[in-house]
This record gives sequence, structure tokens and C-alpha cells, in this order.
Amino acid sequence: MERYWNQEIECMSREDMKKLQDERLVAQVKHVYDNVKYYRDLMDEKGVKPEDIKGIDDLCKLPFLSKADLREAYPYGLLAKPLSECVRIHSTSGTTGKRVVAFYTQNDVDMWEDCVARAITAAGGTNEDVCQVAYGYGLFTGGAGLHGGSHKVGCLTLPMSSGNTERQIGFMQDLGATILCCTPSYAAYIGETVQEMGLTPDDLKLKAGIFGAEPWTEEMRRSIEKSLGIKAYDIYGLTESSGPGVAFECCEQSGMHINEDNFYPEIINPDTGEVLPEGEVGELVFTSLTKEAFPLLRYRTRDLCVLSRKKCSCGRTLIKMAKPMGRSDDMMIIRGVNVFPSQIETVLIEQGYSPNYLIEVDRKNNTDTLDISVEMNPDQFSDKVKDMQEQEKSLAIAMKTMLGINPKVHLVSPKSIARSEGKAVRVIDRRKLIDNPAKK
Ligand code: DLL
Repeated sequence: MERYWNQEIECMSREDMKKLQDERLVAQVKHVYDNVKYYRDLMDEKGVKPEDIKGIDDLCKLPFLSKADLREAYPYGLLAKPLSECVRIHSTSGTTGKRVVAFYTQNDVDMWEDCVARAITAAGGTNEDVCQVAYGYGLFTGGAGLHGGSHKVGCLTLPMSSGNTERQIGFMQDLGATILCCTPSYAAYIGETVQEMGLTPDDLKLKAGIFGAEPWTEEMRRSIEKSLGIKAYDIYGLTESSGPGVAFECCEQSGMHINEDNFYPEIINPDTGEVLPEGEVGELVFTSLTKEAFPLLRYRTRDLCVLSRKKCSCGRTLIKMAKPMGRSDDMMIIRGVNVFPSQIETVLIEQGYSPNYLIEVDRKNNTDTLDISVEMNPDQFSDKVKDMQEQEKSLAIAMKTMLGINPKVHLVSPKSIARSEGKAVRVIDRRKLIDNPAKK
């Protein structure tokens, strides 16, 4: 029987949810307008007053907020509560520019942990479970988010953080961990290490994994499920919106339910800002409905995905988002063709290769080049050059079919590509990025 953390909200009728969202939006907009000068200026510029927002149907009147705004307002410019009421910060890694710092009041932390508790419950977690948190702890929201949710559910929480993989597996065995939380790339690495240590999934008590923070394919899901003997659930979130738990997967494993009582989603055309109807692919935009310290109105995530209100067999009525296909700024434009790393991963796993690969993009003589280094499994390795060339050729053909362009494929020896304990870095783009405005 399906269990819920907050059945009233998770299974609420569409009508009641809309009413709740309407009320909460009105209050959130007023809170923001009254307390954040940056927003007040943006709204005044657009000629919108809080009184103009009577509910969700008026959302489109509000201006968008982007990462550039967050950077401009860094660090305190979007804070909506006095520092005396703030109890925590978290921050993005800042790999694509200045860090973004998000603030939390105690109520914000409680709301966040409640969202994560829904995710853990949907993955089958109860107070009988032992939950190993192998996301990084610290400024990153992964460790703190899953840790807080796990406490709330009452699981025995193992605050491992990421890294030290053999010790990680030792604890997993000794304490009988039943739920593993980490990035999917780290889960794949843990699965590989389990095998290298001469163990099988039967030597572990794991039953579920809660993996997110980076895009991962269905093929990767199946491969992790097999290597660890678990059911693998997706979880989504971003630092700006509080962290993991904005959306979570249920037993149906067909997209993630958005905690829409706290985060209202829209899908827009990233070029025009036009709101797209349900079912169309576009950029995901979130409006927080209940945040105190760091509310976000119409925040552009850059994540590309699709929303669906199709009935879910788990009984939840919360709207679902498909697995994000990547960020608009992850998309590589190579010789004019849009290429996502996830397409490359799908081909590799379908063809029986490991998810350990590196994509290198460059520009030589004014032409883009795409090189994909792929690690072989020991049984794929051959000392005959001709065999290896044949394998590379057949993989390159499969890639061409998926991507529409011809990459150079290099099969490399087992274990030669660095493993990831957090978010995997799978793309090195050496071109001067002039053709992807999202990256500027
Ligand atoms: O990655 C929060 C998180 C921690 C989510 C642990 C899930 C689990 P950021 O570091 O700010 O926050 O990165 C947010 O990561 O905009 C997406 O592009 C990507 N992302 C997060 N979850 C998923 C997912 C955390 N399940 C950015 N699938 C987001 C695909 C994801 N991409």
C-alpha cells in the first residue's frame, strides 16, 4: 500500500490545491514587495503592484528572475527577512560564475525538510530504515537536505558525506543501510566498488536509492538498480529554491511529483518567455509560495523539461515533471546541431559500455570537433588493434544515429576515467563559447 508523508497535501483535489496556491501566492508577492527593494524595483519597472496579483492566473504579470539577478543582488540583496531571523545559508558551487547564496529561516528549513520527508516516504522509507546520506555535506544542499528529511521521517541517519568509498560500503554492511542517498554518478561508482570488493547486492541490505543533483538517464537507472539490487528514485531541486525535494519520484518511476503547495512550476519558451501549455518542452520556472528568507518569483532554472497532470497510479495528485533533459546551458551546439550529454550516455549504456566517459569539444580550422572517450569494461578489452577499431567504429555509428553528427570515439582502458563522488564533470568544451548565450 502506498504511504504518504502528508496525504492531505499530496493527494489534494486540483480545486483545493489551486485555492491554496492562490492564497499563498498573494501573500508571497506582498511579502516580497514589502521587504525586498530589488523585487520592488523590478515590479515597479513592469508596472505591477501586489494588488494586481489575485492568484495563480495573474502570475504571468510578474517579471522573471534569473541567475544574473541573483548574482547582481549577491549576497544580501534578495533577503526578505532580517538576519536575526535567518538560521542558515547554503550556496552553489559557483562553477559557472559568482556563487549564489540562499538563506533560510527556521520555518524555511522545516518546509524544506518536510518536502524531503515526502520524497523519502515515497521511496518506501519509514522510521524502521537506516538511511545513508552520501551526498556532500557543507555549502552544497544535498547532504543537509537528505539528512534533515531522513531525521524527520525518523530513519537512523548515517551522515557519511561523499567519498572514502570502501569505508562507505563497510558502514553500509555493518549498519545494514537500507536507503542510499547520493548523486547517480556516485551510486554507479559505489556499485562498481561493491563488485570489486568481491561483494554482491545480497551482501547488502539496501532496498532503495534516492539519487539526483545531476541529469541521469533511464539506462543509468537500470544499471545502478542492477549493481546495487535496489529501486532507484529520482529527486530534484536547486539551491536557489532551498535544495533537493522540490520534486520527487514515486513507485511509478515516471517523472517527479512537484511539491506544488510550496513551489509553483511553469514551462516557458526560453527565447520568448511565453508560457507553454502542459506537455510542451521548455524551461522550468519556479515561484516559491511559502518561503520567508529567500523567496523567488518566477525564477528561471535553465532546466529543460515537460510537465504533466496525467493521473498517477500512486494516488498523488501533485503535478509531475519529466526527468530534466539537461540545462539549456548544458546543451552543446556542435556544428549547428544541439547535443545533450544525456543522449551520449543513453547510447553508451545501450551498447553495453559503462557510464564512465568524457566528452571533449573543440574548434579546429573553424570546425567543431567532438571526441568521446569511453571506458571499456575488462571483458570488452582486446589486445588486437583491429578488434578495437571495429568496436570504435560501431559505437561511432550508433552515436551518429542518435546525435546526427559524427563524433570521434576513443575506447580507453578500464579505470582510466576519473570517478565522481559528487556531480560528475563529463564535458570539457574548449571552444571560446560565443554561440551559446546561456553561458555568458
Ligand atoms: O543539486 C540540489 C540537489 C541535491 C538535488 C541533491 C537533488 C539531490 P544545485 O547544486 O543548486 O542543487 O544544482 C541544481 O542541478 O538546476 C539541475 O540542473 C540539476 N539537478 C538537480 N537535480 C536533478 C535531477 C542541487 N534529479 C541543478 N535531474 C538543477 C537532473 C538535476 N538534474
